[in-house]
Amino acid sequence: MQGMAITNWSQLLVDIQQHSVKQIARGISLVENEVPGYEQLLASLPVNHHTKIIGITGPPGAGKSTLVDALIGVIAGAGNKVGVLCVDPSSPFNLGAILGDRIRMSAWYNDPQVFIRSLATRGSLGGLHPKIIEITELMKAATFDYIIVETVGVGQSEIEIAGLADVTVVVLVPEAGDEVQTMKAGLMEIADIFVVNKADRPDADQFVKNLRLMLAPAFRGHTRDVPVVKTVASQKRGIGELFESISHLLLQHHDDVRKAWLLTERAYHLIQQKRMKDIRKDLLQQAILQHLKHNGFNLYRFVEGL
Ligand SMILES: Nc1nc2c(ncn2[C@@H]2O[C@H](COP(=O)(O)OP(=O)(O)OP(=O)(O)O)[C@@H](O)[C@H]2O)c(=O)[nH]1
Ligand SMILES: [Mg+2]
Repeated sequence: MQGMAITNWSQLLVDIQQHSVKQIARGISLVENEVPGYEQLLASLPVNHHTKIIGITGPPGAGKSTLVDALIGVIAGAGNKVGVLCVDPSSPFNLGAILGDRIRMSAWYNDPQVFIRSLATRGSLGGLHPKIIEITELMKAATFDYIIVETVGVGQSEIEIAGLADVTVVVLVPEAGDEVQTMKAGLMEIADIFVVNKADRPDADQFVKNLRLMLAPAFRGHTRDVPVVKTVASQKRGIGELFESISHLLLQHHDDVRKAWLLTERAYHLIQQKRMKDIRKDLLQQAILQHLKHNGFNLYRFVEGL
């Protein structure tokens, strides 16, 4: 596909807007592979205030994919068109997780209301796919009612997903009671809703109690109310409640400060991408090797000279 250019991107856009599954998939691949013309395609995307983006993040193995699968059932069951992006942090050569998601969500692969795509992160900074913002924007053109983006909450990725989503759901599992205390501040900051999944575990109620205590406005010093929803994703329990909670938040008027913060995160990510575009680690290493051979390597001068 590389080397080919998008010759008729306006037709492609029309097909995507008419919800052609084949063309949505093609469009994503074109963006993913930066096929010449993809920027033009992105720049021509219409404004869409209809599609809501639901971000699902949390530690590895928390049950995010199982939860997404159950959530698709509820959302599509209510007559909505759902797009799903699963971002797999492993290398593109490790297909295990992708296949896992595919099996977990296999029931939906032939449903015309549901579109699912797994993306490998290919070692980008943090856990997010380097083109996740663009791909989500492209999918928005396809008039989905909802787009669910699943990412593993590692490093910077959780802040990035908050920038991407209209509502961010952080999935946790009941573990040793202390974990809530040591939970990464990043997750606290971005969560619009907490899900305590695997609530079939015996220590679930205590965990929820600790979490709610920790989220109490008095404790946190601000007034944003963060709901905590208990689920057993593998038994599809608590999913209706979660969707209610999501819908409720989506209806609320988001203040401009938060909106600006989210858009700033989006813009920052894109700028970073653009500026870093020509920086390749393998070339850096070659250059440094050359410098080392000539003895006078100075890190600061080297960076300045770039
Ligand atoms: N007991 C129990 N197990 C669950 C529940 N939800 C998911 N699981 C199991 O937890 C394991 C991990 O589930 P996944 O849905 O793959 O978790 P994930 O967060 O998507 O994992 P990664 O994408 O690899 O980070 C699977 O074996 C699920 O069957 C639950 O509510 N209770
Ligand atoms: Mg998963």
